[in-house]
Amino acid sequence: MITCLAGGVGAARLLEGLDKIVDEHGEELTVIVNTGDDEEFFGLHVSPDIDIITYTLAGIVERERGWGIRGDTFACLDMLARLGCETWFKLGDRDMAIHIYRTWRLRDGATLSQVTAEIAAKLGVRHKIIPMSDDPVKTHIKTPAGLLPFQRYFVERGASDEVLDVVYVGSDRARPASGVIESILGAEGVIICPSNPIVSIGTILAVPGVREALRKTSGKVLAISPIIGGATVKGPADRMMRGLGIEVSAAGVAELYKDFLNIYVMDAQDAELREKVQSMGVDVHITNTLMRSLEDKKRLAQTCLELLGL
Ligand code: FO1
Repeated sequence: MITCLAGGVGAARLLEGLDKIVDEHGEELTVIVNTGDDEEFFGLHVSPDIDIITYTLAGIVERERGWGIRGDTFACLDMLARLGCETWFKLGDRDMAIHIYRTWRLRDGATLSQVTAEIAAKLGVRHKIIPMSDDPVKTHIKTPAGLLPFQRYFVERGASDEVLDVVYVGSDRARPASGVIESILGAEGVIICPSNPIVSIGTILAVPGVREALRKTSGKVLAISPIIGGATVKGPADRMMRGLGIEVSAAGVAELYKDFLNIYVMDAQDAELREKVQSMGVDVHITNTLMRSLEDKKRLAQTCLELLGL
């Protein structure tokens, strides 16, 4: 079993590659997903990162954007706009059906993990997708404009505010969902996807017990740097790291993971950071980590499995 820690779009690229090659390695994937970005819209429970990973592994994601369902329409949202509702978060019609189903099942007493597994199975996903916790954890961004829930900061305000701090509201009381700790401890290899180290992986690490399990697992822990040449490929990780006083580089990310990290995959552009990361007691592998085509995704996934000895 290979266990992955994942946020949204960046993780989905690598997972698409892994999905295509794990069979050849006789391996199964378990993906532990960030839920700190979850938000309620129109009374519906929306889990953006879980949905991005589910739609990607089901082969129905809108690839260009990286989120939502390919070919989705927005008739429902258009009507909500006519009713005067806030529609800055673009929920498609088919996507909306998933949120209706999730909310309805949660109101019925199901847990988020149960609903996530049901949706994944019904959409034909072969792998296990587990929310980091069934308890609510909300990522809030402290900015000069006040404390903003993640989607307000990221989507509504276009990640334009200076980041003063990041708070994981509820993380101290959150329990890891069933299977989270077990799948880390029982993994032959753990992959930390190239997701935002603060608001995707950082949120998962804030759930009590997760970091300890990563330190304890007998499988090797590998991470791929989401920072290339001092900037993120997508999203605000670089600005967030700067705001929090963390060095904005592949080495800065390794510093956040060094207590549990065995292998670090960095881009060729960052080759000069090799020794700095090695001095943290981590093995470094340098390759091209940009994933534009399906071939890039499969090649990077293959490299990760080989480095893990799988
Ligand atoms: N991201 C955007 O930038 N704009 C959107 O309107 C938007 C809508 C959306 C709807 C469903 C969904 O599952 C994801 C959506 N995302 C959107 C992506 C999401 O905000 C982020 O990429 C993640 O929360 C960060 O990983």
